[in-house]
Amino acid sequence: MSGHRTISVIGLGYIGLPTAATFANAGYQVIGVDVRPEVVDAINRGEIHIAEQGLDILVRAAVQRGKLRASLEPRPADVHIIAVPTPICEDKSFDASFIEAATHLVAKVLKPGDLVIVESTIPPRTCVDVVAPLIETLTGFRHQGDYLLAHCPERVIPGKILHEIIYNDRIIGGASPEATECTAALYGSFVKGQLLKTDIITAELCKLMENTYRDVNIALANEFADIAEGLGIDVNEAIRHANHHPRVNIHSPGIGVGGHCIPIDPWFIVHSMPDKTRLIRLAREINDQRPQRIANHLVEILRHHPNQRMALLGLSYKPDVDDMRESPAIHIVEAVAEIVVDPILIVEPHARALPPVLAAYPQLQLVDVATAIAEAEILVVLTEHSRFKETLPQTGADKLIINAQNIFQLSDYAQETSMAL
Ligand code: SAJ
Repeated sequence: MSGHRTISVIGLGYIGLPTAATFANAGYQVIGVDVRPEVVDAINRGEIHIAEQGLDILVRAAVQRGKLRASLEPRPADVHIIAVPTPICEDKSFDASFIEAATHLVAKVLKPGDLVIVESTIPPRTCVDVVAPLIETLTGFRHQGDYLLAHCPERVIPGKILHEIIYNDRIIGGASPEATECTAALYGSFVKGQLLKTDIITAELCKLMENTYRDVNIALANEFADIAEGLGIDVNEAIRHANHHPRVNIHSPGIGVGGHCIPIDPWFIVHSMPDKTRLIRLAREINDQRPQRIANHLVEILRHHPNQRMALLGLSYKPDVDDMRESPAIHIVEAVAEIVVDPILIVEPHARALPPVLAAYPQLQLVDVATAIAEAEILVVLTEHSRFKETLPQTGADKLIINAQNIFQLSDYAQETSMAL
């Protein structure tokens, strides 16, 4: 443990809760702060409100040992970690409201010598242009001298958070060399990857570059899929072979890019420098158009199979997570429901009800996978949850099973056969 003993984590979501539980497990006294009373109550009972492998065990152990406690109000601590959502507005500009609200909470209890760390992904210069001035206005404290300020962007992937939080390398950018060193000492108490020390603006941009790299690469793969469709060849085979080149790593084409990170973060760069970001913007547009293109294919398939019922399987943004934020699967279902008025069955094992945006369509009905298999003739997998991969291969040969990932290879809808998952 470093000299800092108590840690406050503001925001107990997909990043904040695993971070709080991991620090508690490393021996720190951790207080988690969240605005949602039901989340605070659940954590204080040793329960969790999100699905993430192993997190329930870690949180329960930390709460039982008295190392982790949740609260609606901020408490004094030596370290304040901000892990709140950083969404974009309708016009794709940064919505700073959660970061500002979290900074207000920190300012209420900040003492001289404390360390403030922003883990949320933010546009370049947010720490020095938004967080630091707000703290100075609210408390009179300056980060040069009164307290320490750093950015240590989270880099974990949902589904493997508890592994990656320990084994991934971390970027640590302080607003001063002392802030960098203190933050590195803190994360060094449990991180087994490298601690990459830098300045605060480089750390901010670095995180955005990582997700932008992935978005642009996926857009390229999606464009390759369109080209391969035009040529009548299998894009996945072409990519597989191309990736045998020692310096090539083409990503996978898909139904669109979802989640709270990759579809959002590139806009932080675009909006901060619109004149310098033509490629990043275009990639975003290519990936955003993907769900509509998939939906058009599904409507076409239904036209070729009149009187047959379709089931759309999976609403989460990727396999085996419950997170539906920015999910391309939801956009696809919505786009299909805008055109098709016949009943369509929807399956999502992680949902008890349709998300509000889909509940507005009376023809959509949420069912379990067994009902979908029994009642639909066409089963389309949008999100490849393991449950579907286990169940669908046993389905009778009279069903048409389609993996939406590969839909562009179905050039002749009247002749198509079931596609392997
Ligand atoms: N996708 C493709 N093709 C691919 C890879 C992904 O279409 O080749 C799609 C997925 O289906 C999904 C979306 O992209 O809809 C994003 O999924 P993902 O698994 O690639 O990434 P996330 O959003 O779950 O997590 C990312 C990670 N960033 C990188 O891999 C660079 C994670 O490390 C970050 O911590 C996280 O964003 C974040 O919070 O920023």
